[in-house]
Amino acid sequence: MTVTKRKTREKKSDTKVSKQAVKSEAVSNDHQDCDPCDSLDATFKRQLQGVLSRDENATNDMYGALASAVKANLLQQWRETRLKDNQYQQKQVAYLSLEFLMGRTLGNALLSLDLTTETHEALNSYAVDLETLQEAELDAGLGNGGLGRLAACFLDSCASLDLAVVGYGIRYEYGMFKQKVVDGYQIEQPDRWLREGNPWEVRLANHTITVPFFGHTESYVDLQGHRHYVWIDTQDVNAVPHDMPVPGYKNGRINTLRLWKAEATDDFDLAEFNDGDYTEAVARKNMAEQITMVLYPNDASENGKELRLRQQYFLSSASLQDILLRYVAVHGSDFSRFSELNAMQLNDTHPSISVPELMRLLMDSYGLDWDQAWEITSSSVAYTNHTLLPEALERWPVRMLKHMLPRILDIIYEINARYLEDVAHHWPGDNDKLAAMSVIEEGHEPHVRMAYLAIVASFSVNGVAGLHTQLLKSGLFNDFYQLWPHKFNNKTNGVTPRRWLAHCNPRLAQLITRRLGDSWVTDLTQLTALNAFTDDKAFLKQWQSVKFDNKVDLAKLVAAECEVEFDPKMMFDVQVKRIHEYKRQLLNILHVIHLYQRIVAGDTQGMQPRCVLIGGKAAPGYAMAKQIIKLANNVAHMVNSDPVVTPYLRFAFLPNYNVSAMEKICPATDLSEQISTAGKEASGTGNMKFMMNGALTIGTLDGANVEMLEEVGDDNFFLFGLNADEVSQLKSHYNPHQYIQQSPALKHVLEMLKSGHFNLVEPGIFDSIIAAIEDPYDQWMIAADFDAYRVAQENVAAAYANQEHWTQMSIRNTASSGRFSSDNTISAYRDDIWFAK
Ligand code: 376
Repeated sequence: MTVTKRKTREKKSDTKVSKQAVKSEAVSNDHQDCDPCDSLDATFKRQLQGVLSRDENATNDMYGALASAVKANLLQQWRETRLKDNQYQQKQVAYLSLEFLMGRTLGNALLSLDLTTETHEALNSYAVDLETLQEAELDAGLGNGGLGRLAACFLDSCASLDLAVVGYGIRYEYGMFKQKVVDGYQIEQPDRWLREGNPWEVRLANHTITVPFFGHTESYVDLQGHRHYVWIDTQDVNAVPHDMPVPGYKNGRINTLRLWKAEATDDFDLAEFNDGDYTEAVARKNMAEQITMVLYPNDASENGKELRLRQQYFLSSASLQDILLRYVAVHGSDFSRFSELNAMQLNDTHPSISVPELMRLLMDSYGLDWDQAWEITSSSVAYTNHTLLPEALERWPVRMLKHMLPRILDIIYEINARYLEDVAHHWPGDNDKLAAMSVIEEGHEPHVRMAYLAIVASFSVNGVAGLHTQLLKSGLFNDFYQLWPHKFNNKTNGVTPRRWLAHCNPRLAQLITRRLGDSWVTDLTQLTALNAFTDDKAFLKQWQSVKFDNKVDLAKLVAAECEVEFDPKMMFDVQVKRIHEYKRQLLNILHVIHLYQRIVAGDTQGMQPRCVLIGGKAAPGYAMAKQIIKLANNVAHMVNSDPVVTPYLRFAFLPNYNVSAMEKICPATDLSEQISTAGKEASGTGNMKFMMNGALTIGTLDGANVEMLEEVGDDNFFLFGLNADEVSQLKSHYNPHQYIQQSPALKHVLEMLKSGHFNLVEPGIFDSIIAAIEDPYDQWMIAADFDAYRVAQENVAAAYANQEHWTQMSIRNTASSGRFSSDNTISAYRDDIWFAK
């Protein structure tokens, strides 16, 4: 796969980079073409002269010029932040994640650096507005969904709370695929987000780190009788850092997101040319560079592909070597303060190979013994779990590890052997327990259970909402909870109010600021003061008019992308998220069919005209999810082409849902659909973005919905459906036909589906969906919740009919959303897990 074969025995070689290298980082940057003291205007003009003299796409070039000017403006503060952090006086946190779903950078950077007004002024002399330039930026879609976007919100909050946190991730050449819809079906297209270059990144080739793969291990005993292990004949890959700035909100801190790019080691050409094996050499170079080529688009499902494991180890090894080098540059090889000054947060198990890798580096590169290395590892690594779905739990074949990472596998075995002694001590004579809790799952093809490895090594294990953490403790990880109750804690997710209110909803932000001042941006609990205005008629009108204007904007997007006309006077009812059976987009579609049937039958009593929007990507290999997209599109076609129906109901599937789309969607939404089967959605974060922007929620008692309901009260939330306990109790004797018989509405909907009404020229294509609903093993219990959902939707309609009251509820939702600022979440990570200042 790479390039250089290291034939020599090596000790400490992976990490042999000088202190100078680390120190020079403080002063080096590749972009000194702009004087940071210049005004934004002057820098922008200079950049523009360069690009406008060429006859190219003016908007893209102007965006590039503006982005470069803004970056030049922040370089000085970025350098100062780095200098300060390199002194290592405070705890440094590394957030290790295979995904950072950053979206666009420009608008957020302008907001945080307080440059929005200045930029508008600089643009005055050109025939282009800031919004147009912002739209020219391609999303950094380096993530699948919730887990990746959470990482991005967390980075924003860490910087805004003045915490020394580095995000470590992968610079995928191709991010999340672009979704097209052709004949109602999802088509995936590659996302070449770097094709026009990335004006925000700084490549730091002089900080390249080497990551070993393959080879084998040998050991020897030194003169003192200590055994040492060496990993030799490895094939090495270079990890080249590309840093992205993460500005704190108006506080002068610029943190770093360090993304690693895989490159073939330089000396490959020489060695392989001399061997005369040119084509092999080029092929191997390609293999090395493949590591960071593409993001795996499988949200919430295990993957098992070898390349994915390579990505995970590549990220883990490069990041840990980087962290150790920075530590050693200040503290030398005295590791006694390492865990006092460092914490590594694992974003799910994806980077959990970091555990044995840190052990390896401390022992094999820095000469510590097992106990010292374990003490350091197990007091600096913390693990966050993001899903209860068993199919999402990562397991790697032992065989694969043995081949690719032989030294790492040895260390995993040793960790397991020592830890199982604790288990045996806690449950004497219980062999079943040992097998159940072993990091190695035995069987025909033995596997390493990555979640268990992460729990064993971590001093903290957290879930992402109260219910989720409860279920981890009582279910999935119960054995571990019994062994180490102190490790388990909850950290309910949050979202950044900078991007998800101040930036994406300027109309509402200004309205709030006129009443409350602007300090809510960094202290979202201040929004509770909005409750005082729910009887202020003028305020209600302003609130309504903000929502209306936002709906006009969204309607334009829907018209352009879906060719469906959304009327801003109708209710906007929205479900956007990854397509997954447990999220139950199907339940939503069945309800649309039900409304359609009522309208066609002339039964429109109590109905409120509504526009239903669904958006989200299906994993390319997830057949049922793709069928659900097709069904949504076919139903939409029937609904939108019937003039009897459209005064009451319109339905669109929005292609290519991503971060930038959400920035338009959540400000314009009246009703937010959070309707997962209870106990399945770990937290949800879209739910919070909608709430912050004044949408009301129709939802189940799942994930963070539980806490949202707690904050806003059940008068301002449309709750329905089975709770998590009821779902798990019903599982053994679930009979969907019983629910279908009891619900004329559901029966009628299923009859229409079966009749082929939505697929007249495509017979049979929805058979698998119909079968899933009628299956007694339907884990998602669509039939069981249908009627409760239908009734809750009738309550929604009744509530929407009273616009004044609806607006009051909308205000109360925004007012109660303070707890779901990621500033709040990150303050809790800081105080309870990281112990950082
Ligand atoms: C994966 C994501 C990408 C690639 C592989 C995966 C394998 C397993 C699980 C994945 N993703 C998640 O588990 C995930 O995105 N979970 C979501 O995390 C959000 C942030 O905590 C929560 O709000 C969502 O409820 C949860 O589904």
